[in-house]
Amino acid sequence: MRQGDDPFRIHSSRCLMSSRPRTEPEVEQKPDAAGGWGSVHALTSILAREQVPALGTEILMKQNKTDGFMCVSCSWAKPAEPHAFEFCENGAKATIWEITEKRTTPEFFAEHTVSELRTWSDHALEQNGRLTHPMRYDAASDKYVPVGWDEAFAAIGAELKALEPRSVVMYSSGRASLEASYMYQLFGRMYGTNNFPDSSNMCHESTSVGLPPVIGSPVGTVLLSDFDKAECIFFFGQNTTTNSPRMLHPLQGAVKRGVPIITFNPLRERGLERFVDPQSPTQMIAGGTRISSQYCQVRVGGDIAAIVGLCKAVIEADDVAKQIGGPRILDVGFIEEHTHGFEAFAACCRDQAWADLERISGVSEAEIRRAAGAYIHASAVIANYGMGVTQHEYGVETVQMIVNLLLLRGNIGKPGAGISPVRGHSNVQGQRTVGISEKTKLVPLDALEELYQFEPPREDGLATVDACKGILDGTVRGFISLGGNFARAVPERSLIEPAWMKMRLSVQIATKLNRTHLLPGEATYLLPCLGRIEIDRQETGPQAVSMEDSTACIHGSRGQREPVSEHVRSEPFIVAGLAKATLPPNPSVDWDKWVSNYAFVRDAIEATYPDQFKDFNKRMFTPGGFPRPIEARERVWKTPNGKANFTVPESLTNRREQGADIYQLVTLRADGQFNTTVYSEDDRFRGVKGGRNVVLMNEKDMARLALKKGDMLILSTAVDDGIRRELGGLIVLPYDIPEKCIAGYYPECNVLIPLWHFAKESKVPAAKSVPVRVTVQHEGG
Ligand SMILES: Nc1nc2c(c(=O)[nH]1)N[C@H]1C(S)=C(S)[C@@H](COP(=O)(O)OP(=O)(O)OC[C@H]3O[C@@H](n4cnc5c(=O)[nH]c(N)nc54)[C@H](O)[C@@H]3O)O[C@H]1N2
Ligand SMILES: Nc1nc2c(c(=O)[nH]1)N[C@H]1C(S)=C(S)[C@@H](COP(=O)(O)OP(=O)(O)OC[C@H]3O[C@@H](n4cnc5c(=O)[nH]c(N)nc54)[C@H](O)[C@@H]3O)O[C@H]1N2
Ligand SMILES: [Mo]
Repeated sequence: MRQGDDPFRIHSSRCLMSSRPRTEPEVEQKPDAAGGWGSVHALTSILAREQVPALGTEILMKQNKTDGFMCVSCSWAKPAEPHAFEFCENGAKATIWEITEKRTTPEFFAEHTVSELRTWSDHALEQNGRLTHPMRYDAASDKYVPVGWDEAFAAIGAELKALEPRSVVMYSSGRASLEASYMYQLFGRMYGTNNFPDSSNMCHESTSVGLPPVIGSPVGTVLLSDFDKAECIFFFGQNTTTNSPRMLHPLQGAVKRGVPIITFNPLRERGLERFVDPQSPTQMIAGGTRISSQYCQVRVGGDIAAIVGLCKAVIEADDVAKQIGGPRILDVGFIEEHTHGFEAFAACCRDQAWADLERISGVSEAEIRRAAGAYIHASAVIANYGMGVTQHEYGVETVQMIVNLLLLRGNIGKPGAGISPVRGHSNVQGQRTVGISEKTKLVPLDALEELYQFEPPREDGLATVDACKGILDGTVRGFISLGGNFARAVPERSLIEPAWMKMRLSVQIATKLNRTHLLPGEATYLLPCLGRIEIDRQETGPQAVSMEDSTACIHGSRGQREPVSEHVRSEPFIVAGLAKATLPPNPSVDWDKWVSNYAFVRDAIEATYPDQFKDFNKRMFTPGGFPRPIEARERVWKTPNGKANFTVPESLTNRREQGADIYQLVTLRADGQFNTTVYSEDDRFRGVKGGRNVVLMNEKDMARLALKKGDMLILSTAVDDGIRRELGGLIVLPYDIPEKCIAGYYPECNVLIPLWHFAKESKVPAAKSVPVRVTVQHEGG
């Protein structure tokens, strides 16, 4: 099923589906445990569908191995001593999706107009296979037509020269290597812009903004080895099984040691409850290991209140200890020597009434005290978190609340403890490290100026939300994407899409066709690149690339498979081609030399960041990766006051609650997707089969609204800004989720998110709490 199953039309903010989908989504009573037979089955069927059965398995054996390639899916750490199969079901799916035998060729584009392709679903577009030739959009025929590489570079160079550099946005999606990313940011800055939004602006930017003032590092402090020493592990709003499944291995080890794992999540995520190792037959029979020892079904947006409760319980226990002269609960020595702001924070916690904390968090005092008890009994605690924390209005504060909790007992900067923001894309953290940032204070502009003898622009550039504003108001005239599916991933889709097509220039460097490619500007180019799994041959031979994982360890990666087509080029080659066609010659940058041997790019990265990348070329294949020095790991705090800082939250809630008829919509990832890449219509661990146009709802809410399973709904955003945002054709399914909280899938629900609904300070779209109203949609309506 290809055409017509995308219910979202471009011209209106009303996105209603006029008839029921052909297959009804279902929710099963007994969803799969994580891992298990389901994963084996899902893998073999996907190998067959992508026509890569035999070779596929051979390639998979090289995944995440020291001399192999680094997975293109998530950014979780890779161990020094890998398992024989150091990949998970979703990593394997991502690999197979990339090495597919299917091709999207010039012949394909000759057969379909771009307007027609816009009616295809996200799944159908990518499922069509890898892009093979550089293409140019031809407005007269409304088709993509082939173009030579030199011709494309020259034409894009001429366009960029004619545009004002500050009106051009250079987006990155988080997958491109450190080498390609470094070249890309240098090209943009030499051209004259700091407009480097990246997927991080929609993702862990709340971390990058929240952590520096409190611990002096924009990234987490844990290493993989800490998981072997932790005595208690927390999860706030991160769905490990689907999004970073290899993390289940260290978790399984922790469970075996009896380590409590405490989860705060509004949905009962099957994968956070049980894990079955498909490589262990006994486990398959026994039904697996439990993961969470305590599961707190916090209300959507209730984490600040829940964490204040946890801290309150810990501080009160310490107050009692002090009174009776028992051993202290707080790490008093650490707080005195290393922190600032404890008294104000403690007073804030003592002041809160349990009744308020219970009401806002949705978690009972008894449950919070139980979790606090586990925290107190452990001498080393790790706190993991993900999008359930960062994608909220007070996402930055929530991150800082997790830090508060850890600081109480000195759980940062000692073995087995620390803060662990679980990042998304496989090199999203690394791109930031090598200069992909719109924030100039994060970029060593002086070093770039000195190394390359040019004057970099000094004012901050546009982040994602601001880039969207610029597209809407016409001030952004050109857009280059190093990967990603920008128009589909951002909020306010129904306004963004038509505005996008008014831009002068759109250049998309990509592996597979997606919706953003089908929104042509006046001049539009689609440049196909090699994926990380392919052999990248340049003048001096096959090239390796590198990336940074979620724990700030750097890994080398070698392509293993023949390129999909002789016409695709590597990302460094494409970036260099664009740079040469756009910039006046500069004797300090030899783009051709860099492309001939990426080791020269790594030398340049080392010269720019000597502390972070010492002996880069020598160390890049260190088993387990080489860690960047993160001072907070050593309890050296690079904050303005040189201390780790407690902070007092501005708000106890992340919800905008205006009325009894308002629901908080969470937009979620399914097991069958990687962001906007939809592998299948199923969400196995949640038991949702056969469709993504669903709303998951508490049965009591369904009863109150007189809804039956399978009824069709319309969601409309409950904000009063003159823009009507609606999404219809959604099937309601009962689900174990707190009352007044509902869930739907990303990116389908993005039409409902106002552009201005984002985390204060970090501007991450608040995709996890969209206030909506629910109405019944009648058949045919
Ligand atoms: N297979 C697969 N892997 C992926 C991705 C993918 O799409 N598919 N995407 C990659 C990317 S870019 C990223 S950023 C990561 C994302 O990985 P995650 O951080 O896990 O992101 P989500 O799946 O969006 O949502 C996480 C969880 O937050 C919970 N949640 C929602 N609201 C709240 C709340 O208010 N409080 C709490 N405590 N929890 C809440 C949801 O129920 C959900 O379980 O995964 C990466 N890995
Ligand atoms: N409502 C809602 N919106 C969200 C989120 C949410 O939870 N809810 N999550 C947000 C998050 S966390 C993120 S990270 C963003 C993701 O936003 P993006 O990173 O922009 O989106 P992706 O879907 O990861 O991009 C997929 C495309 O990348 C291209 N691609 C794949 N591999 C490569 C490669 O090796 N090189 C190149 N050049 N291109 C490649 C393919 O063409 C593919 O179609 O979405 C955000 N949007
Ligand atoms: Mo992400």
